[in-house]
Amino acid sequence: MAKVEILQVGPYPEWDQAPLDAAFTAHRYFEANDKPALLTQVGPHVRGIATRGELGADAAMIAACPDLEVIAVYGVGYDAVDLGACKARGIKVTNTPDVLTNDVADLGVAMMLAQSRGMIGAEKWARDGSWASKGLYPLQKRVWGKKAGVLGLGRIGFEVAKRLAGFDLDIAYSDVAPKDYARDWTFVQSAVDLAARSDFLFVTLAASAKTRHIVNIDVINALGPDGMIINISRAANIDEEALLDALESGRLGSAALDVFEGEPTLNPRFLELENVMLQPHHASGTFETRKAMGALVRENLMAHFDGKPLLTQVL
Ligand code: 8YV
Repeated sequence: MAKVEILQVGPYPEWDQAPLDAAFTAHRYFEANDKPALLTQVGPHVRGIATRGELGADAAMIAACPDLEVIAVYGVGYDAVDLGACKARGIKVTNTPDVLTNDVADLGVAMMLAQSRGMIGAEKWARDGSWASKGLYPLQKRVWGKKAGVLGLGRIGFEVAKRLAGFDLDIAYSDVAPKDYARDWTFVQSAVDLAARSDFLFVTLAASAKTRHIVNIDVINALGPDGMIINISRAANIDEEALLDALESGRLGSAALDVFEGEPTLNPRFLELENVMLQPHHASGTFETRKAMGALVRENLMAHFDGKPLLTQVL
């Protein structure tokens, strides 16, 4: 029997590519020099799309595949998939929740610690001889015992807060409503009020049109010159221009960011700043988690084409 044809939007590691190619005819969108031409050529045969969280599938791509049945996202965030187009045509969407939660939380907390304690600069200090020539490394900011705000207490936010409790941080969170599994932590309705009581503000919201720029100039100002923003969700959750202005002027103390508008290209203003830690969107980037994510993408696609229930369906 002929293999089902799918469109592969971005690259996967070899350990995922081989089994994907064994099960499907995967048309590699990311390798095509002329992407619209590839869509015109293969779109009519495509029944599934395998994509990545940050790449998604836009309206034009979905429209080019009239027999599309399912989109499998390698990532928990599916904000880059045009859900309206999927809904209108009954196209199913799956993602890879749970398997990446702990790694994403680990990186967020590691970023807070590394940035507060100036670990990147300290590494350079030890390596470039500054320790011997200039003396002791400048003092940095304490973490333990301070106040943390978690904006979005979903799976990842919950794991962040659990880890922060280990550092004796005073934890508050904001979400659409208080969570009964978060009784030890303070619920704060608004993002501005959460920021006003926080030294560290973790952005852990699933991105959507509703959360776009939820971290706006008011939230940033409320966090203030001693505050730090840690973003392990999506860039669109923060007004990046307002963030840059505040970091440049010192109205905001610092930031540790794993996600950026227009990534992988960064706004060059970030590169001039010393009070920001830049990470290349790799919070889920461990061998163990990425293998589990790849397997879940395939299992969802195979379940769909075998007529079985999807494992992690979001639409
Ligand atoms: C991945 C992500 O880095 O889960 C998500 O939503 O953005 C990340 O886990 C990405 O999807 C891998 O391409």
